[in-house]
Amino acid sequence: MNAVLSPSVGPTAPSWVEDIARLAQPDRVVWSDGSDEEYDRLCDLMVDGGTMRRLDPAKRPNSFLALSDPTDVARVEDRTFICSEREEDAGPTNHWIAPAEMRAKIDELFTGSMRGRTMYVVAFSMGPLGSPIAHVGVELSDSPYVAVNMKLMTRMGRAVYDVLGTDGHFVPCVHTVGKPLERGEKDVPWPCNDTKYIVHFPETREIWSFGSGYGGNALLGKKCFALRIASTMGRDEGWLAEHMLLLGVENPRGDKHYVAAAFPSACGKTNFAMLIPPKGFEGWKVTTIGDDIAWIKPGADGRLYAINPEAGYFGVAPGTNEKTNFNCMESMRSNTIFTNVALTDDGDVWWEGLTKEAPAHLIDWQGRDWTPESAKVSGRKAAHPNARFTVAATQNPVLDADWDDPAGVPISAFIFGGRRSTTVPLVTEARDWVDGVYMAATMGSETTAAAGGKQGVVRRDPFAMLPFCGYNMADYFGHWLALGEKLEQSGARLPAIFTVNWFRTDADGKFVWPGFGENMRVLKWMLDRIEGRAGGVEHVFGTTPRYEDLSWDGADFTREDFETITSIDHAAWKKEVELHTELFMRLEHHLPEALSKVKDRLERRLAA
Ligand code: SAT
Ligand code: MN
Repeated sequence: MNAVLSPSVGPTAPSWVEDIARLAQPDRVVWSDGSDEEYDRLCDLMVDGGTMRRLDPAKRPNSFLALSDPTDVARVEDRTFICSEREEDAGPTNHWIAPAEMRAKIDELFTGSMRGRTMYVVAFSMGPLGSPIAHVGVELSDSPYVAVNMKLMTRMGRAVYDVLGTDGHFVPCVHTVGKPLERGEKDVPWPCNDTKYIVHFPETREIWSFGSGYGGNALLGKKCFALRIASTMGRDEGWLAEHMLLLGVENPRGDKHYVAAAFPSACGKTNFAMLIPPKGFEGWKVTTIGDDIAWIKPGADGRLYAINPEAGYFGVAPGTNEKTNFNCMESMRSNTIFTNVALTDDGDVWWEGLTKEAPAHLIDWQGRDWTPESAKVSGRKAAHPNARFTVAATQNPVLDADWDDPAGVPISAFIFGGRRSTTVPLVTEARDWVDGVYMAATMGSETTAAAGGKQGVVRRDPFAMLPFCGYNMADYFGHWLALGEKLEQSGARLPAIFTVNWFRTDADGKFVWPGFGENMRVLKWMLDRIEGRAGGVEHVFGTTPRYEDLSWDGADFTREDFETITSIDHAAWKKEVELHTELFMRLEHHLPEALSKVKDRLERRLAA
């Protein structure tokens, strides 16, 4: 959609804003300027209305706790729709409804849906303002919680209108909690609706979200725009929108590489992006560009350049502590919005894993009294497993100096990781780009609390994009293959591709690999491989390090444990490849032949 001049804050699209206001009938329209004053005013408003509570300023300055409705706690994948003109363009991994049918539904749902509320006009840039890799969106939302989270998560407000000008292009995003208020009706702390629709029109690049106020359902710059819509933009324009963290690694000599790593939601991306090198890695530095999403475009030199389209983190709180992610704990010392964690008696926050022992008394994420004793009986968690913190990237003590560089950073390697208790080794380097695409395409992972539904079941999660690819997944594989071919033809050296698995368990079900800072050892091996300095053994589907190929300075990880997490069990791999076959059958109509060929070769090697 193109911007035209607005009467108030600056240039954006008043006719579109007016159209939506006419449809949803809010009492007021407020054009967000993105200022601190506005942020403070909205937070005060939500404190008065009971949506948020201010934490003790002495403990957690300028920070808030929001408790959601217990029915609105995660992304709703089964209510997420890709409404392309043709069903096969959404593909078999997305829910599809014909655009005309969905538009009628939207008309019905959104008519009067904002009655009694204020509609905020939130203009935001995904990516550094004015970057050739960045794109602008405008979200209309009747949730002040969305408006303040968008200020932390994106470059939002007045400066974006300047970038848009009078003819700038933006992605229109409409969001309502779907709970209109009758005249005089008192609002609830977390309005939402049992009916939920998260809708994308890829051809017209529009997003409509109804009924949820939580996370990726409501902060539409995130999964809806930066992944689902942007992935279709990338397909059409020759770039990539990926569910990847971006980090910089610098060795003691000052050589620096940037890597992009894809993991499903709630598998430790934020921890990896803020990793502190362990003992034995003195002089090494890891810095964060982004913790969740990367937009990647080929540069004039044939290398791939990446930006973080976001400007903040919406991270998982449970399990985060000084040991697992010190930098993250530092980031949220102040100016943080917590959602669905527990409240301590002295006005601070707590979640499972923050401290070894829980406080003697808490208010849990549902606002009820909670004690360690009562939890033993009821099994209730103090914080919801998908409880989150929202914080601006600038709070991160290890933010990379170039995180806001409009040119982006050059990528040396792609890493793909799932959560697998068996089968998949600690780390494997793909033989080449095509094998790497195959490995990423067939990745499996055990499901987490980030999405509604059952947890802990293995599902195929290609590129960690299963819930986020805005078009036919098999075409997306083809897009990766085509991009690799194009870069190769231009004479460029392609980034190396690795898969990792931090999550293999022993016979007692305990994680064998310590993870967190120790992942540095694996990261170093990858960089050494890129520079031709590290050994490994080639096996059925790539190259994995031997014990002696990693640096163990300062560690006491045994050769036996290393064997446990790098061994390749051929019987288990035969079963694994059967699941690849299942996935390929599901995607068969558009599946690139190159990937079937990789599978044939893999099967032959396993049979040998
Ligand atoms: O709920 S979000 O989509 O914002 C977070 C996630 O699932 O990664
Ligand atoms: Mn994510």
